Amino acid sequence: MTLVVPAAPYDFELDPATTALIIIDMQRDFLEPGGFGSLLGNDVSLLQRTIAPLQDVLAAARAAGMTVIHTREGHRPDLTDAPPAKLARGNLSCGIGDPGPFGRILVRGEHGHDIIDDLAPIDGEAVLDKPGKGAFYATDLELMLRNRGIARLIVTGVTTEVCVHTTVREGNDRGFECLVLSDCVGSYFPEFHEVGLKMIAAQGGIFGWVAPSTALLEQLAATTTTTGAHR
Ligand code: TIU
Repeated sequence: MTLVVPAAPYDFELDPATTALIIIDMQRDFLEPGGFGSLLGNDVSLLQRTIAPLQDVLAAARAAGMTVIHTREGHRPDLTDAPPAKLARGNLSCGIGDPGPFGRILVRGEHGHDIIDDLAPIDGEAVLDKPGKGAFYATDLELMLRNRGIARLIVTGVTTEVCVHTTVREGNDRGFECLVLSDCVGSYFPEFHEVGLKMIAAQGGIFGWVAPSTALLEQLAATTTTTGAHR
């Protein structure tokens, strides 16, 4: 089954059976007021507006039987997987591994490191812990995708120009075709968000495709309706 999603720079064709929804780093420490992100002076409402559309996309992907993979940026409690350069970056008084408002910052097992309740994973959905910005670096994401015959990725989450962009670039170089949903990704910096999306679709789709979530939802809804009619 091929769905045709109107997108920039041109239509993105996908089969739900060979497409994965990747939800990047929708973690409390990045999204919730009072968490690590807001502690650094960021306006988390810019990220929170991705939640509602992403809930709709997640529900539609589940209904269509698509592979769903959630990622979390963070480290082992002993920080052995955190490069010293990453730990030192920013000269932060409260940085990775330090006690923060929601537990130790970006440390696995801590409350702030986990995914927000609104997008909680369910059984059968992989939760991928990653030490870097990209979801492919030092993880088994590529192995999981190849084992399932996945060829295309719907990429969502935060932040547009950091972990989303890095993941799209990594995926594109590995031969995966990536569609980024413009309202399901967010940045603390509106201008980086806008330009980040343009950079993906520019030059004939140099890294991938960009479309609003409604463009995908309309196609997935048609599928579910059709499937239901055959039951
Ligand atoms: N997930 C992700 O994007 N991690 C970041 O550190 N993003 C920032 O924008 N800082």
